[in-house]
Amino acid sequence: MQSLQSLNRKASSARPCAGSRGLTTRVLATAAPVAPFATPASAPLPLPDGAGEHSGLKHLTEAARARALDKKANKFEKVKVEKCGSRAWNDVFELSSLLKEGKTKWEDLNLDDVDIRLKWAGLFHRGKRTPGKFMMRLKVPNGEMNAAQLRFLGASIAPYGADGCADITTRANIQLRGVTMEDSEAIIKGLWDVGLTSFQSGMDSVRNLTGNPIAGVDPHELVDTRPLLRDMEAMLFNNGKGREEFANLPRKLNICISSTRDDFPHTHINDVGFEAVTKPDGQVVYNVVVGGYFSIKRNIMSIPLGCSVTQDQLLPFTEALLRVFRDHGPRGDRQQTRLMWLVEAVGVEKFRQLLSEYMGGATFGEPVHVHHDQPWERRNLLGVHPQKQAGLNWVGACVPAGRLHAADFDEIAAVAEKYGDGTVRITCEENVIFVNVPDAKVEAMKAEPLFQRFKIHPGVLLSGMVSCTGNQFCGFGLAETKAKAVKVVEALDEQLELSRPVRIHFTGCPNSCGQAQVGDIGLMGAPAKHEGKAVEGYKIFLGGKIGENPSLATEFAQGVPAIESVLVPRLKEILIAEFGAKERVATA
Ligand code: SRM
Ligand code: SF4
Repeated sequence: MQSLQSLNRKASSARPCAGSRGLTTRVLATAAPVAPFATPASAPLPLPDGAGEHSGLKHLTEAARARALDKKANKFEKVKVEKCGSRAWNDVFELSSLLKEGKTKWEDLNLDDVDIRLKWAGLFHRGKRTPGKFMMRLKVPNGEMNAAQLRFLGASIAPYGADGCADITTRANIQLRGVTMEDSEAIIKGLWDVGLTSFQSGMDSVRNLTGNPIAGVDPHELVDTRPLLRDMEAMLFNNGKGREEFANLPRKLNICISSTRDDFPHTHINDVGFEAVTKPDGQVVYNVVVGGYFSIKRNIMSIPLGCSVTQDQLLPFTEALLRVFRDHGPRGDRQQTRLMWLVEAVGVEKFRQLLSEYMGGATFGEPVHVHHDQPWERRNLLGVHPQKQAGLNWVGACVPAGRLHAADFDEIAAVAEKYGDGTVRITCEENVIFVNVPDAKVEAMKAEPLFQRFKIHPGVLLSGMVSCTGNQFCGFGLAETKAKAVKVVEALDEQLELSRPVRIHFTGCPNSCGQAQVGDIGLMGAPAKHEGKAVEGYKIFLGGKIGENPSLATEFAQGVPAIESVLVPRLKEILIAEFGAKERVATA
């Protein structure tokens, strides 16, 4: 099987504004071509009478079909039965051309296609806030990008002016904003040219694969998570071109690999978490945890699956898990379709057994229990840090709320090329890391204008701030988040001194994309009242712990108006009482 880059070279030409520049810089080395699939794929059953040739029933077993067709199946199952989400990969190019050529009108398009199915191609219509404009979600395995990719992303949003921007997401990924349907074909093909994709980044599919953001340079890592995640993405999703077989899962699925005690990708809130551990004989294997997720109705940490897998088993195991989820997962009440519901329904042991069966009777290891004498503080990724390679450093810079504009991409690419190796990592905390910066270049690098905006040593609170999209673009948002979060946190940094980091997570609604339950302090969009009037507000959560021995934050207060003159003093009170903050002494 070919790697993504080799296929990309054959893909159609990119947008003229970006493609030519894009390919001049070093392209990320992909691992050797990925091996053939190791789990036996069953041939699709003949489609039942009456199902259209594009029905999403195609790859489902009889039992899964019955669940998808049941009268209690949720509305998304009906949409998928009618036409598989994988059709979006064809539809997107057709729709794009028809609109460009004036052969169809926006109003004539099928709403299920525009608002639902196109999400399989990574296109999210922002109909409520910016009708006619799409958010395009990418896949950036392990958050690693090179200068060519960064420049292409900047060039893709540049034509949209004030409507175009991008965000680093809480899954160390990129979302582009302002994208029009007419431009989508050129952008998708341009993404392929530079080794990226948007396919299968949304709806009932696997989200961006996350790992250690300092993989390959981290003195404490047990394994470099980058090639594992790159291969996983390439294998599962046909080298960025999309895989029909995995387009009809019962629900989204979050997968990550953690390679240090920091647990940077948060295995505890992923549906599937692989935790690298060293066995007494020195072999690195992966303890498996499953079922963590957040939603409006339920927030739960993952539970141990009671087994470990070897490195060779990682990819076939993941593929088998997707098949087990697809074939056996619930398709009724949408709020009860995440992986945990299947694990709970069949039991951990039976679930493990199913995985073994789908892998042709593979056996798994016992989970490995590692005893550490000393506790481990999760490391701060911002600032300048020596790498495992002598004389080299990684430099982490804070991108407030993860918001980027076209020029930022170019500037980040230029800095990465001038001082590092031309690559960067983006993080689940929505920041950027430059790697392989020689000691001798660090001081000059720190003086770059980019770091006036994206600080290497930001305020303590800003350095730990995370925010979801909020109601600026998201139709679910009950409150604005990003701009408010930056203002509020900067004000708190100015007024308070803290002897330890406090992580504040803002999220616009109970879906908790901004992971309010992960923060030391979490703010979740909710209704509130101020001076007798209904206003945007937040619930406040306290006590999230990450890294080793994680726990979720719990609700502390409700109905706090999202008004700075109210929110800042309220958070100040909490920071002083609960986190030992002290008022800054004014200097003359
Ligand atoms: Fe999310 C739906 C944004 C990470 C839980 N999420 C959405 C949608 C697609 C809703 C929509 O159509 O508008 C949001 C798009 C808004 C926009 O315009 O950006 C959205 N989610 C995001 C991002 C961009 C937040 C951010 O600012 O970083 C993150 C994109 C990640 C990525 O790159 O793929 C994002 N979402 C998360 C996370 C955090 C994580 O993965 O660690 C969660 C909680 C963890 C989880 O999924 O278990 C999360 N998003 C949800 C849910 C609730 C899922 C559920 O089981 O009910 C929804 C609603 C849904 O899927 O029906 C949702
Ligand atoms: Fe939108 Fe709510 Fe997710 Fe924020 S938490 S991005 S408001 S769905």
